[in-house]
Amino acid sequence: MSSSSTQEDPILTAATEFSDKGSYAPPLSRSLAGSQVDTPPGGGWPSLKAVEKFIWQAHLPIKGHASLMKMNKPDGFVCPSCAWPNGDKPKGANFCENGAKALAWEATHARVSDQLFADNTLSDLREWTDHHLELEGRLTHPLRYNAASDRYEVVSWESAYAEIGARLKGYDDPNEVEFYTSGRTSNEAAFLFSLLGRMYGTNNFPDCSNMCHETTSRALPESIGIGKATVNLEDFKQADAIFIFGQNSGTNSPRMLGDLHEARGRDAEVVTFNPLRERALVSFADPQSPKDMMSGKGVDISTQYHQVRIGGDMAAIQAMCKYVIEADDALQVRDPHAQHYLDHDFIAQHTHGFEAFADHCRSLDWDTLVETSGLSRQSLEQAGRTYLEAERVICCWGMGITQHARGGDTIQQIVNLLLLRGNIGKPGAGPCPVRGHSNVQGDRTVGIENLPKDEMLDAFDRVFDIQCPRAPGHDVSECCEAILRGEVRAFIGMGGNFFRAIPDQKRVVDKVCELDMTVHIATKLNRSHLHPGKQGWVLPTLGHSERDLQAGADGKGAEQTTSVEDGMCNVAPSRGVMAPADPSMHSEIAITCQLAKAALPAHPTLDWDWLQADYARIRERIEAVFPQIFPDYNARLAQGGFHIRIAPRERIWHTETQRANFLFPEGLGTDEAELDKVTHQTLDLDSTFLLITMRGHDQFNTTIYSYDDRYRDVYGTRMAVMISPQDLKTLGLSEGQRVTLHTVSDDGIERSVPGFRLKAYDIPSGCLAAYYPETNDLIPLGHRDARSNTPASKSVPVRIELMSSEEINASEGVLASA
Ligand SMILES: Nc1nc2c(c(=O)[nH]1)N[C@H]1C(S)=C(S)[C@@H](COP(=O)(O)OP(=O)(O)OC[C@H]3O[C@@H](n4cnc5c(=O)[nH]c(N)nc54)[C@H](O)[C@@H]3O)O[C@H]1N2
Ligand SMILES: Nc1nc2c(c(=O)[nH]1)N[C@H]1C(S)=C(S)[C@@H](COP(=O)(O)OP(=O)(O)OC[C@H]3O[C@@H](n4cnc5c(=O)[nH]c(N)nc54)[C@H](O)[C@@H]3O)O[C@H]1N2
Ligand SMILES: [Mo]
Repeated sequence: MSSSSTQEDPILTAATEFSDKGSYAPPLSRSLAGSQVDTPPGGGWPSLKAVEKFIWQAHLPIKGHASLMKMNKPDGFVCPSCAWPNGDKPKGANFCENGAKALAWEATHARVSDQLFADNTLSDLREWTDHHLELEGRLTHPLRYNAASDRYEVVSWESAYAEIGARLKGYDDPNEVEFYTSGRTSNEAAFLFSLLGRMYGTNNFPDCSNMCHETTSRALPESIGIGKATVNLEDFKQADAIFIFGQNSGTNSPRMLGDLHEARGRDAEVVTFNPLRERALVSFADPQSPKDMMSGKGVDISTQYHQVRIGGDMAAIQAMCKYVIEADDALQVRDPHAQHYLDHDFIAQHTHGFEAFADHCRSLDWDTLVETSGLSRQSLEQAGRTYLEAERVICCWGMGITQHARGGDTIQQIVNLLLLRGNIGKPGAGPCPVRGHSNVQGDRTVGIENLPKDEMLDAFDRVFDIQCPRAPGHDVSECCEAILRGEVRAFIGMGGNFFRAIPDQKRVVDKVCELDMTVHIATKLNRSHLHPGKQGWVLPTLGHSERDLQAGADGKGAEQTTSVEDGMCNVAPSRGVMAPADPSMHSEIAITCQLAKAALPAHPTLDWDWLQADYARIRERIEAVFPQIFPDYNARLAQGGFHIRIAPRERIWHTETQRANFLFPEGLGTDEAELDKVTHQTLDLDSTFLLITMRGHDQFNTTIYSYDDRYRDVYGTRMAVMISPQDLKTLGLSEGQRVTLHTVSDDGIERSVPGFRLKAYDIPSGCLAAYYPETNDLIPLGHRDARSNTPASKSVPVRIELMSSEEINASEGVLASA
C-alpha cells in the first residue's frame, strides 16, 4: 500500500472549486446562471471537452490509449457505466462522455493510503463529502475496522477470509444475513454470490435493482410474461415513433442519443414526457457527426415535449389510449369498411382484457385527465394522434416512471398503449425499459432474486447437489426494515453504496453500528464503508477495465473473461486490458469463492478453487442451471456474444392467460391519491410539493465526479432545488435563497435536509427537483411502489421552509461541504 496521500487530485480539480477536503466555496454567481435562455444543444464540443478533461486529469492520454479504445469492443471490456447496448462498431471509438468519465474514475492513479486512516478516524471521514471519499482513489488492500481506535487497518487476505468465514459460521439463523448486489457485478460473480447465499441458507438478496427497475421486473411480466425489453437496437432503426417517459438519456445513457439522432435523421417522431426540459432531449449535437460539430447546431430530438406533472404519466397515457380507442370507434361508425386504427386481429388473437380496458378509457373524463396529467387536451390528443399514425412504435421509460408509488400500474398502461396497435412482437416496435447499471439485468438473470421460483431453485439443487432454501428473502426495502427492527446480524455488499443509496438513509444508518458484521467488496471508498458494524471489513476488488489473472484450466495462469447482459438482453464478453490497481488485488469472483470456502461446510463435489481457476467453468454451471437462457454459453460468448431469446418478440406470452394482458387499476392512480396513504392526510396542495430526486450530469449514482450539471446550468454545487418561477413568486421567495426541505408525513418521524438553494427552472407548478443522494434522508421507507417495493424517489411530498440567517450561520460547516 502506498504511504502517501498526496497524489495529485486525479480528476476534476478544475471543475470544482474546493479549497480543501470537505469544504469548498460554491461559486454562487455561476451556480445560478440564467436558466434556459438560448440553451445550446446537448452533446457537441462541450461533450468532447469534458471527455478530454476527465481523461487528461486521470493521466490517460485520449488518443490511441489502449484502454479507452478497447471499451465496448469485441476484444475489450464492457463500459462500466450504463446498460445501453454497444451496437456494432468494430472500428473507431465507441464510448460516450459519461462512459469516459466512468473509466477515468476507475482507472485513476490515486490510491487509498495507510496515511488516510492514520490521519482520520471514521468519525472524521464521515464529515467528508461523497466526492472527496472516492477522490482518494482505488482501494488496494483489505481493511478491517478497529472499534477501539475507530480506524480501518490493513489486514491480510487470509485473515480477512478466515475471520469473516468464522463469524458467518457462528450465526444460527442464516436469514439474519443480507447479501446485497450492485449492478456492475459480472454474470459469473453474481451467479456465484447467489450460490454462496443460498448454500449459506438464505434468499436475502437485496439488489440495487430493487431501488431502480424492480417496478418493471414485477409489473411487466403480469402484462407480457417477461420483465425485460423486447426491442433491440435494430428496432430503433425501424421505429416510426419513439416515446420516452421519465428517462434522461443525455446524462444517463448518452449513447442512446446517437440512436435517437439517427431516428430523427429519417424523420421518425420522438415524443418525450418529462416534467423537466432535459437539454439533450430537446436538441443534441452528435460528437460523431461532422455536420453537427461544424455547424455547432444540434438536431431537434423531441418532436413533441410534454411537461407532464410529476406522477401524471398514467393519466397522460390513458388519455392517449382513450383518444386512439375513440378515434377507432368513430371511424367504424363513419365507415365500417375503413381500415381500423386499432389492430383488432392482434387484440383478438394475442390479448386479454381489451373490452374492459376500452370501456374504462371511454369512461374517463377529459377534464380530469387534463388536470391529473398537467397537460392540455390538445397536447394529449396530439401525442395520441402521433401514436395512431405511426406504424411502428417503441416506448422507453426510466426512473421517472419506476420510482413512483403507482409505478407498476403506469408501466402496465404503457404496455396497453403498445398493445392497441400490435406494437409488440413486430420489427421496430415494443417496450424498452432503459436499465441503469451495466450488468444490473444480467445479475438478476443468473440468480440474484429474493423471490425465487421453484424451477430455478430445483435446478441449483440438481446442478450443485445442494438444498436451496425455499422461503422468500428480503429485497432492499425489507432489508432496511429488518435492520430497523434489529433483526440483521450481518450485511455483505458485492459492490455499490447501499447505505447511501437507500431511502430513509439516516434512520437506517444509525442502526448499522448494531450489526455484528459488515463486509463491503468495492473499488472505491464510499460512505457505506464509514458505517461498519461491530466488526467491519472492506475488501478491494478489480474493476471492469482491469486484467483478471487466474490459475487457468491447466494451472499455468490465464487471463479471464467475464460476461454482462445489457438492457436489451445482449450478452457480451468483457475482458479487462489495464494492469490491476495493485498486483495483490482479488477479483469479485475470487473473493466470493474464498468467502464461500471459509463460510460453508466442505462439500463433496463443489470445489470453489476449481471454479475460480477458469471462469468458463462457472459459465458451464450457469448454462446447466439456465439451459433455456444460456445454451452453448461459452461457445457463443467466444463468438462475440448473443441475444437472449425473448418470447414476446415471437408473440409468445408466458402469462397466466397465455396472452398479453390489458391491465389497469381502479381510478387514475395518481400519485396524490397514493400519497394520502403515506401521509394519511389530505395534502394541503398550497404548501406541499412533490420532489423529484435525480442524477446530475457529473455523477454515477452515489459517485460524484464533479459539482457541475452542465445540462441544467448548475455549477459548483449539488444543493440546488429547482422550482417553477411561478411558485417562487407565489411563495414570495427568490432565486438563491437557502431553504430547508421537510418531508410531509404523519408517521411521527421528522425528516428534513437544510441548505438547498432555490433555482428557478422550467418545471410544472407544484413540482420540485433536486439531486440524489443528497436528498435520501427525505424519502420515507414506506413510500414505495406497492407491487415491487421500489422507493418512490420521484414523488417525495415536501414542504419548503426559508432558512433564517442564524440557521445558515449555525450550519455553515455542513453547508460548505454539500
Ligand atoms: N452518467 C450516468 N449514467 C447513469 C447513471 C448515473 O448516475 N450517471 N445511473 C445509472 C442507473 S443505475 C440508472 S437506473 C439510470 C437512471 O437514468 P434515468 O432513468 O434517466 O434516471 P434519473 O436521472 O433519476 O431521472 C429520470 C428522469 O425522470 C424524470 N421524471 C421524474 N419524475 C417524473 C414523472 O413523474 N414523470 C416523467 N415522465 N418523468 C419524470 C426526471 O425529470 C428525469 O429526467 O442511469 C444509469 N446511467
Ligand atoms: N433518492 C434516490 N435514491 C436512489 C435513486 C434515485 O434516483 N433517487 N436511484 C436508485 C438506483 S436506480 C440505484 S441503481 C441505486 C444505486 O445504488 P448502488 O448500486 O448501491 O450505488 P452506486 O453509487 O452505483 O455504487 C457505487 C460504489 O460501487 C463501487 N464499485 C464501483 N465499481 C465497482 C465494481 O466493479 N465492483 C465492485 N465490487 N464495486 C464497485 C464503488 O466502491 C462505488 O463507491 O441507488 C438508488 N437510490
Ligand atoms: Mo439504477
